[in-house]
Amino acid sequence: MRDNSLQILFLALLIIVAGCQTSTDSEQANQPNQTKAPEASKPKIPTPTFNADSAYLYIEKQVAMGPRVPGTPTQKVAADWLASKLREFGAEVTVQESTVTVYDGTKVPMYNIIGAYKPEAKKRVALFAHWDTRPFADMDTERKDEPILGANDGGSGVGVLLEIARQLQKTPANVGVDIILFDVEDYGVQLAETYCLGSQYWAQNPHKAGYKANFGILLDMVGAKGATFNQEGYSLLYAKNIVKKVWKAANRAGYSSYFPYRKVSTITDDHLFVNKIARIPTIDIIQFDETTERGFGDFWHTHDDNMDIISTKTLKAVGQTVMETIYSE
Ligand code: AHN
Ligand code: ZN
Repeated sequence: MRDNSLQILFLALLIIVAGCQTSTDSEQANQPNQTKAPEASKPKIPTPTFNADSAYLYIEKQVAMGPRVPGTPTQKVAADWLASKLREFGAEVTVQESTVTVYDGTKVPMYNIIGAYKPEAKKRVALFAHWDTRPFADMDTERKDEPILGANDGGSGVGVLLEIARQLQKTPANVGVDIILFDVEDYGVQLAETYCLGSQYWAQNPHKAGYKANFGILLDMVGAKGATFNQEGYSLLYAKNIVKKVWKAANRAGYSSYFPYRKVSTITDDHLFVNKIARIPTIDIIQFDETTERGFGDFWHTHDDNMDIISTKTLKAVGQTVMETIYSE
């Protein structure tokens, strides 16, 4: 009698446990890959079409001003133009002005230019590029002490971000977007910390107290003919899930051939300081391949970095991929 009731109790418990498991399974089956509460997500906005001809024109305009070297009159002309373009495209613009000391002790003005879309939104994506150009052509064989035009190195990232700004005004994204254009990135020499002075300043003194973004994407040298974009070391170290997110977006947009699943070594670039100091997980989309002789392309830090090497195909692949990422949030 006693044995019997224990058996019944045991059987009843088994049924309850099995029942619980079944309901759990079916709940999971109904919500595949659900990681966030459904009420938190907004309907997906179709990704607008990035116009690469427009991005190309914004690069042409920068190059036509001449080298955008810190401490020269063109620096201020270009800074004013960039701020006015972001205002024209409906962003709330902040110009962060300071003085920084470059490798040889020279003090130069610095203008970081920031354009905010949906400044009130909590969920934010930061898009970065440097807008200054290198004061010397140290990788060239001639005129090494003359500044370069920087169509690709400086111009291309800005060109893509200005076109994204124009699109954001026409079609607002669900998330807030900050377009952050750093100055004095390329005044460096051997020592890594002599580069990226504008981003180092911003990371230590954000343009808004307590500024945060959910993640960031830096564009550096994104316009050359034949460029591909490998997965850079610091991006994988600090923001692996963002690398995955962006490479998946490239796939959806049809540009997977530009974004191979190939890891390359670390590069000291603006994203390092955004990650280390501002602690915003940020990746670098950059043309880099350490197995080639020059790494960043034959034109890198030479006078060949002019409009002749810029390709609307490359600009389109990068611009559409970044837009696919933003409009999927
Ligand atoms: C260094 O050469 C240490 N970093 C590459 C950063 C850079 C230069 N990006 C554009 N120009
Ligand atoms: Zn450079």
